[in-house]
Amino acid sequence: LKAMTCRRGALIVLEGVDKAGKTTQCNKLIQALLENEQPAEMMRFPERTTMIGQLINSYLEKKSNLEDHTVHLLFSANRWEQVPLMKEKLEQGITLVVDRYAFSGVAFTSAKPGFTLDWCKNPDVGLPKPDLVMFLNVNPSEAARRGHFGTERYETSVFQRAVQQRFEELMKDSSVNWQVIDASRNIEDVHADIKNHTIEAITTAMTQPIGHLWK
Ligand code: FDM
Repeated sequence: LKAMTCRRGALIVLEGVDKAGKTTQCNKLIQALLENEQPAEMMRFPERTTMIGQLINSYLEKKSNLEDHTVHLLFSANRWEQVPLMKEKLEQGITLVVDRYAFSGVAFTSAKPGFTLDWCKNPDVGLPKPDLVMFLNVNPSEAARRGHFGTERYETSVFQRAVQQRFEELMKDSSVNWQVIDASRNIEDVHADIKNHTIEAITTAMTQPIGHLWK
């Protein structure tokens, strides 16, 4: 009976460069879904609490150095280790709102010299495919207004511009349900857009099995 009545949740991903407001919007989206009696939980990548996540955290805080291919594979492994939990939640009808996913993985590593998009995508091929990926786009002048970068690795404007270009490459792939959100607007307007796209994706996801990314 449960299998017949319990419709799966949707896998919703928010992506974007630093300062786009991803974390703020993930939190607001969860709150809105719960207010509408739609079960929803937030996840984030990297998930810094696991053993692999702690290696990544130390690298991002510049407390350790890791070889570039190695850290890419750790970011991917940090997603794969969450897959059983993600599937379980989705099957329970819980919608997952995810702050960054494989797209960040590819965009950030491939912004480094000597990495192709293809090589970077490979370890993430077959991950649960998001039902919706929203790219929070912020124009450069608004990004500048939002203040300075932090001190973690990758938090420089030169690197972030390279990352933005790689995201633009990834967004040409029509096998992924991309929606570009103008995140230069105020928090409430951006939220309204995100909520509408999400509700639509939840309705569609109900009737189809979870897909496999880039496969
Ligand atoms: N990042 C994030 C990667 O380089 N690869 C990945 O697979 C993921 C998920 O880690 F600079 C980068 C992106 C960002 C940093 O920062 C994580 P936040 O502030 O926790 O999102």
